[in-house]
Amino acid sequence: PPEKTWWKEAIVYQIYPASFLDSNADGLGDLPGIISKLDYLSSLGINTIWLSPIFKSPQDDMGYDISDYRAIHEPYGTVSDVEELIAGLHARGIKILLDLVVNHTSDRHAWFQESRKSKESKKRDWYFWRDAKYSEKGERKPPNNWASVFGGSAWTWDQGSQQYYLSLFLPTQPDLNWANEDMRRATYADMEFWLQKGVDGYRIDSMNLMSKHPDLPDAEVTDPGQEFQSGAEYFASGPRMHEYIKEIRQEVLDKYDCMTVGELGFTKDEESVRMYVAKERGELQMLFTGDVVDMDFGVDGKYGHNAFKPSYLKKLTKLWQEAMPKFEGWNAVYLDNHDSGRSLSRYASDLPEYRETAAKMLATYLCTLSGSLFLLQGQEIGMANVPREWGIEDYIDVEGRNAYAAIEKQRGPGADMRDVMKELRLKARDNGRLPMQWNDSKNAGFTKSSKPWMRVNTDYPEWNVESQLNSESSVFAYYKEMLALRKKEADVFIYGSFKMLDTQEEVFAYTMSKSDGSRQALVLLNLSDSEQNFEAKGYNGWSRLIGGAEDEVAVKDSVTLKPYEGRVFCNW
Ligand code: TEU
Repeated sequence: PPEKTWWKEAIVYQIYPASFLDSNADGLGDLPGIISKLDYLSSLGINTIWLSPIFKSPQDDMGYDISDYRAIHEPYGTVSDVEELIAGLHARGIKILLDLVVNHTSDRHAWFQESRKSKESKKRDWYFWRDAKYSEKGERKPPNNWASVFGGSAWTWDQGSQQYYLSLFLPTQPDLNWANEDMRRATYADMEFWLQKGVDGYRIDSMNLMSKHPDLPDAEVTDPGQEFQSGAEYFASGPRMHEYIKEIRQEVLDKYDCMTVGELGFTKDEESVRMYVAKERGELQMLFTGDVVDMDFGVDGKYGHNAFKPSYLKKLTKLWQEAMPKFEGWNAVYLDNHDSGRSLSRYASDLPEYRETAAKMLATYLCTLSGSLFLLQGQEIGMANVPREWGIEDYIDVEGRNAYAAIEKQRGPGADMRDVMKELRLKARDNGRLPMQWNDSKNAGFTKSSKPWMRVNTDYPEWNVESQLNSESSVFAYYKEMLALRKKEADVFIYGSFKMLDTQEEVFAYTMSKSDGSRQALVLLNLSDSEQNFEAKGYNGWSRLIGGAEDEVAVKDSVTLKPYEGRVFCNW
């Protein structure tokens, strides 16, 4: 059986600071807002929070563009608010992870300001600077053909020093050059600053982009219709990646009893994942494998059409649940984060007739799998994606807007964009960033300002924390029960082993077993809007653990699942 540690038992609640709770009526969530809800978080049963970036930032990418790692974005609060938050959390037995964004900084960071001064700057080599190329006609061209994740070239021209710098995300998010040792040391000192203050670990943003191929070669042209191509093969999981992680461990992390979860984009295969998290490698504790949030991306990119199929989820779940025990790695179990649509609307259903059942079914999935669990704020009350009626003008995130604009440009003026709006409504980052719905007062109690930074979902009068706290059958009540069960039966769920059962496409069925085989649970999930039958002869006599009708005592021959219903039975 897996060795037991506190971080394996982590139930992490991701807080998106801008959208959690606004305490001073400026329309933006803040640290005092978070501090005022610690008892709420504690009552849910989570034991860790992950705060998306709270640091000083021009907010071109909502704080993932940091200009000072040791200062706090003023509207969010101060360093002493963070200290108060840490103390308040620890007093309740809750740990805290910060978001470590060190693949890039903001262009307003002092390091970049210094770096861009001239080719001779002492910090020139802290970022990637390259000369322009010129076409036969003498037009200036970027040093290679890589596309930025947010569209356009991955290179930005700097008029002042007459070179291009690499910016895989926005032009105002220059990539740090991890090959430079001074830069690495400076980053480690910033990491220690917060660990010294008592934070319990980090979620490492864009973790595997930190080592690029040293020659920055042109990417293979996979999409001839596009000017720029994905250079992921050269900028993801590059040659020095494992060396850097080992160094971070040695220089910083190993001095603390802390938790680390790396964001793994682009790299998807089992062998590469093994290299990061196998116990013998001594690198990271766990990863967010990006395939979990990419499974319904189109062949032509995130907003291409690719209708979700239950088999996508089954395949990935089976892959990682089975892979980790082989090399003593550990799973980060998740479905939602701030970079995509909510799983309820995307993989299940937020239609009124199914919403509550579907949200509970996804909770059943998340809370029964082996790994550390990650929930996104609002998931505990079944928050949904933005209203279907919202037009492109209601979407404010740069990634979705850029993607929309690029497709519109390609199609030409006046083109029908309804299909793209459907994809945005499923997958755009705005969906995961909607303000938290606390109660049925104006703007869902998120802010007293008449101008929230982002529009509140119109469904809040019905879907909010307050109404669910008053109901025994709410999604919130179910999460609370499910999380308690997960902790109580940690040997079955957190540390147990997964076995997928053969079923029809619509049903996801698996067992979770304690390592000595003495306790087993049968998890049945209906991922469709029609009633489904599960042949359960081999489970006759197993009793109801959670879900379904309370008067149902034991399995007899078969189990009928209502649309989007999830149920768990057990042999004890
Ligand atoms: O995300 C990295 C990122 O862009 C991934 O979503 C990537 O596109 C995907 O894994 C590819 O499969 C992080 C943050 O979560 C995001 O909010 C930031 O915008 C981004 O880094 C830049 O800091």
